[in-house]
Amino acid sequence: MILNSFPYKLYLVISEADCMGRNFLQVAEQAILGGVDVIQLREKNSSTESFLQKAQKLIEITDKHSIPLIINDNVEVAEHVNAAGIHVGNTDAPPDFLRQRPLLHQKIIGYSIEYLSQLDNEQTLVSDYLGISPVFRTDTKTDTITEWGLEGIKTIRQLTEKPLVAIGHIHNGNAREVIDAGADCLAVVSAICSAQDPQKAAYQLKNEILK
Ligand code: TZP
Ligand code: MG
Repeated sequence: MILNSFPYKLYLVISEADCMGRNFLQVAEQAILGGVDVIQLREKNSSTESFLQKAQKLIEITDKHSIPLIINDNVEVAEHVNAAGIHVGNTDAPPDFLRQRPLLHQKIIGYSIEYLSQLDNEQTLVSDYLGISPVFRTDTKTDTITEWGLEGIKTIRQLTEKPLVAIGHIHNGNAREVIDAGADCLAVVSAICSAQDPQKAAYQLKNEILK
């Protein structure tokens, strides 16, 4: 039996800037109440100090609700707050290096897949889940390489048993087909962070996933 090291279904990727001027901690908590079961803090334009402060506040909320907090890219922040894990892409610190760090070796390591060739490398092997990045073109992140589409998910699904986290322009209207194509978990930014009611948005997405 393969133990699933990433059994989560609805993944909120959040930054303060994505929350339309609202308090990102409140948005995160509402999202958890709606059904988000894992959160990644992704602060692209913050200093490490500011990223750390935000992570320290957010982990109080994720701990209160017993859900994992994953840190995007920043090893120092992930280690300092004792986050549940770290998510990296092709140009960040590689998963095999992270896996060897004493403070991270038992943590969740997520790795974004932008090329099929990444599936064969050591980085994929040591990761707990793969981010399919992006599934669809999105204004939230424009420096992307591939748009995998539903066919891309199906192809990756046939090549690996790793948990697959789909990200990129996922919303209520396409969530079900992304799951049907083979994703295990959906990750969203704007579908929740830009929603008028983040709790309701999370609840509706979770319902689509569990349908
Ligand atoms: N990685 C690939 S696409 C993306 C990230 C962080 C942004 C997804 O944002 P949205 O608003 O859910 O399309
Ligand atoms: Mg990155």
